[in-house]
Amino acid sequence: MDKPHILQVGPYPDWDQMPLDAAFHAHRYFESGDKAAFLAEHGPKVRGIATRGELGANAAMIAACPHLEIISVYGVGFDAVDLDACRARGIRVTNTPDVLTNDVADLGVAMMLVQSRGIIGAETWVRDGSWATRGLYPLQRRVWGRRAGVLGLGRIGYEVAKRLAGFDMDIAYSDVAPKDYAQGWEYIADPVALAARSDFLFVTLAASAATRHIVGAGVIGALGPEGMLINISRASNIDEEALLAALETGRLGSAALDVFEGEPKLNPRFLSLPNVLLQPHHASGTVETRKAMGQLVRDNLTAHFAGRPLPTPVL
Ligand code: 8YV
Repeated sequence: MDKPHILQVGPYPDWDQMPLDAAFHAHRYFESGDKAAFLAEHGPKVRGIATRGELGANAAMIAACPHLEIISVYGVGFDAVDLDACRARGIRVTNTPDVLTNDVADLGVAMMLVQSRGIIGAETWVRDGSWATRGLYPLQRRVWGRRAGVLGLGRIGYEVAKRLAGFDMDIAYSDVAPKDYAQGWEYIADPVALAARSDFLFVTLAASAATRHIVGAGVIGALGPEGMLINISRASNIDEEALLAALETGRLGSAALDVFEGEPKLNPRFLSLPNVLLQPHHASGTVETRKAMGQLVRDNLTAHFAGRPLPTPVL
């Protein structure tokens, strides 16, 4: 049987590309110079889209594929997929939940430790000879035993909180409702109130129109000059202008960020701030997790074209 034609929005590692090419006619959108011409030529053949969390599939792309049946996202976040356009045409959407949860939680906690203990600066202190010439490295702030807030106690937020419990932290969380699996952690519905009682605030919400800029000037101000904001979700959950202004003026102590508006071209104001830890959207970026994500992208496409139930549907 002829292999189904799919549109591949972004690159994958070789270990994914090879099996993808074996099973599908993959049209590599990301390699095309003239995107509109590429879509006009290949869109009519396309029955599936393989994309990545941060790239998604917009309305124009979906409209250019009149026979589109499924969009398979390499990532848990599907906020960059135009879901309304998919619903209107009965297009299925899948993501890669669960397989990345622990790695994302690990990176969030690692960023808190690195930032709070000044590990990057301390390493530079050793490498540039400051230890010998300038003496002891400035004292930093402890993590264990302090107050942590988790904004969004879903799969990733839960794993973050579990890890923080290992540091004997005083944990509270916000969500749309209390969770029965919260292990004695305090529920605080209002994100501003959560921030006000937190030294560290983790943003672990699935992004949607409803959560856009949920971390605004109010939450940031409540976290305050001693507080740290850690974002391992999506940039849209945070009002970046308010964040930058607070970091620049010291109204927020520090931030550790894995995601940015317009990434990878982040706002250059971040680059001159000494109180931010910047990561290139790689919370799920381990070999083990990325292999599992790639497999799940293909498993969803394969199941769909074989008429079997989808392993991880979101729509
Ligand atoms: C990936 C992600 O970095 O899971 C998500 O939603 O954004 C990440 O896991 C990305 O999708 C890989 O391209």
